[in-house]
Amino acid sequence: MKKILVIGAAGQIGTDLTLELRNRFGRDHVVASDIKLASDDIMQQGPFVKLDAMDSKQLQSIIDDYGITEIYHLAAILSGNAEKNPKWAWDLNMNSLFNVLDVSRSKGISKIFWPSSMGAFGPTTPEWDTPQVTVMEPTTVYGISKLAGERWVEYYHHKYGMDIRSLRYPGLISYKTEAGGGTTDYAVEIFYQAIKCGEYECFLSEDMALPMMFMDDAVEATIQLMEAPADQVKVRSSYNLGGISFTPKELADEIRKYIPNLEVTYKPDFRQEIAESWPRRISDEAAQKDWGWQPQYDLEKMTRVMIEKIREKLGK
Ligand code: NAD
Ligand code: AKB
Repeated sequence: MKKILVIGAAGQIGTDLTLELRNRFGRDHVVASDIKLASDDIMQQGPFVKLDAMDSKQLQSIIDDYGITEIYHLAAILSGNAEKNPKWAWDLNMNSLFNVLDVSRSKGISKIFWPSSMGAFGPTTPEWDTPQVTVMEPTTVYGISKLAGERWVEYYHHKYGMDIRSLRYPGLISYKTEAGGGTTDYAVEIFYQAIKCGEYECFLSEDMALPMMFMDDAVEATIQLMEAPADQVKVRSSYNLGGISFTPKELADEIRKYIPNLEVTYKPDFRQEIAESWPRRISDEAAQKDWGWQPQYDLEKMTRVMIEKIREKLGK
């Protein structure tokens, strides 16, 4: 029976992914870990351990103590925070990945998931319908770490026969946990501000189109990729995921269907330049063809669920 370790389980993806993995594979079969405490439901529902993803000894003993067979390694510094402290971000993003790969290799871990990002693309990448294989010249420290990580996971697969799987997530939108310091965070913040006070100051320009995805689709894609037969997983760097492309103005207009008086002002900051270096819309044809990927959420459905769930959460 599989026994999963999630590293970074307190984060935006980790929270939703851990809950869904426990739902599918059993509470005691999914060990949540993070450098900080996770949400109450994760802490109460199943095993949780404090883990610094950089610490190989700690990681080895958790694998032994719990009989871990698969690892989802989610700990990283996201694009916005990474630009504030590039060396720290490079150190964590790269060395935690090496730690997970090397310990997993020595312990015979059967499968590893590690996320890349649309941030691995850069200003010379084709902006519209970005293909799976294309020019990749990222200009952020986050993107450089993701592109380097993609090359390394493919290397460990070819060189050591390890089964490592990866997705280039677009910006993720969810309601259980706050977004973790990225360039796409506006698309989560705007919902909270709209519901709390009807006003939002957006740090990207109103026409800055970016690919985004509702968390339920992202979690589904992740588990679907991890459960696919190995011979269907033909891309061993990282699969493109397309999601929904929209601008801040288009999102605000969709939210106004529920909160008509929402006022949005636009004050682009340093994250505008990061966003401008990323694709506008991504093609995930390879994921569709290889392991049958099909998203379920469009802008309308995602907005409806976000409004409903955040209203419930805030009691508004
Ligand atoms: P997040 O910042 O919300 O969560 C990351 C978690 O890692 C946090 O809970 C943090 O405490 C933990 N962490 C940090 N340092 C650690 C360490 N040394 N040891 C153990 N845990 C540590 O990030 P997220 O949005 O959940 O992203 C998860 C992964 O997905 C990252 O690799 C990120 O690059 C990638 N990704 C995220 C998005 C997105 O929109 N959220 C998009 C593309 C890719
Ligand atoms: C970020 O904005 O840094 C993340 C990402 C797209 O990787 N949401």
